[in-house]
Amino acid sequence: MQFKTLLPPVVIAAVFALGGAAGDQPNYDESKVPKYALPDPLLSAGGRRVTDAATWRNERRPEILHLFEQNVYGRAPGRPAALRFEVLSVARDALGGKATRKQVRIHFSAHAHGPKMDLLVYLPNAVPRPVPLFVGLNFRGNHTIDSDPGILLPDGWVYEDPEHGVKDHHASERSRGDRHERWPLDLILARGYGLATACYGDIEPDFDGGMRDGVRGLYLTKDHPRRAVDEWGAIGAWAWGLSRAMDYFESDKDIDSRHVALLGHSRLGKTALWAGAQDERFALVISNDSGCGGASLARRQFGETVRKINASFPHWFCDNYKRFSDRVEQLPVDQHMLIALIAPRPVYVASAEEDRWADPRGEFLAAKGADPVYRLLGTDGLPAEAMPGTEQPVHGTIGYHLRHGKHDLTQYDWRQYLDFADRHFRKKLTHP
Ligand code: GTR
Repeated sequence: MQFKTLLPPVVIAAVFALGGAAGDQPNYDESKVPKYALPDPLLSAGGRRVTDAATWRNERRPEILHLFEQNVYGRAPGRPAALRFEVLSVARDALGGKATRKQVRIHFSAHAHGPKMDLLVYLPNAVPRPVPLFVGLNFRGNHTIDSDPGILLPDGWVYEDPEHGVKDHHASERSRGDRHERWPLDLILARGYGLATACYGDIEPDFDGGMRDGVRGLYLTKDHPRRAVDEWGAIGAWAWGLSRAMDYFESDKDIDSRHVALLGHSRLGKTALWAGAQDERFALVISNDSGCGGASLARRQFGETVRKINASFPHWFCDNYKRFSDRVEQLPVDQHMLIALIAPRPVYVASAEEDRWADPRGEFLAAKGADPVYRLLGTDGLPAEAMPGTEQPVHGTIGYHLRHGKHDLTQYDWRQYLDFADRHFRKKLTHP
């Protein structure tokens, strides 16, 4: 598909020659960040200043949500009428008796072989029901999060990783438990939370063309053979799957569906923010190193850019997003407004020092850019004037930290998220 660019080729060439972000070399030089002006989340498209919670709620919030649907992630359908939960197994004595493990197949359609998602849920046995929980999608299968032999292997598409036992997109026993560092199940359970996860490939395989085998394929027909330019991309599909997990939580009386913290790392961090922005049933939202198209400001063009992400992952966003590849300054939104859509619910943005591709400063500035909306709604927003130092977390209603190290989801990150959830879910702090 061809899209018009507003910039004539000669201007693009000049920007490229200057080493600007329109070239293919990522910019990691703060002095080369272009001057930019962020759209004001509290100024409506018609130029009206938003000064009260009701106007935010009834006018400006829906307007911003619509702009993200139209220009970034695409619009998605709601809960399908045929949605069905099939409980595959319940083990009340999992992990040596510490937890109850449930595995639930969520059928997205009436077709037995249609796309479906296998949800793995652990609930601490020592905590009275219903239990608050964390939910997040995983990259390479539920069985990678813990060595528990009872976890089913995924039978659908899995991210290719031969070193970790994934060949031709098929999962194998070899990867059982090999992602446990990203999912510190013992710690989460000991802190009184449950954990739910599903493999993102169950919802839709992650490649350009994967939509046919995923949930978006269900909505293609003879009369509507391809998605429109403002219809959902893969991130929209994965976010949709998270809402279907929430549909299940609401049906399970062991789960406190009003205290569900949604977390995602990297592309799944982008997904968590978009799911949390749209679906207000998620009580708390966490973006771990989500970067471009997630928590970081597009206009800074630091590290990964809109142009680059659209070229590398043409299936992630709606096609309209490609119109902004070379003119991000004309996007009617920036990512601080995505974070603002979550207000007044607690939201946490985390960065890692060496993860320059994701632009840590841009992630902080986006979190800060959502602060006026959080304050308008009567919260303390992000109580930090400047970007905090490494491993000096700030926990207001917006949380932020920059940790040492690489692009990853670590124990350090989880400890912050557990403290943040304790604070907002008003639980007693019971650190092991
Ligand atoms: C990278 C991509 C990032 C991030 C990451 C991931 O290749 O450029 O936007 O999403 O993948 O999800 O691991």
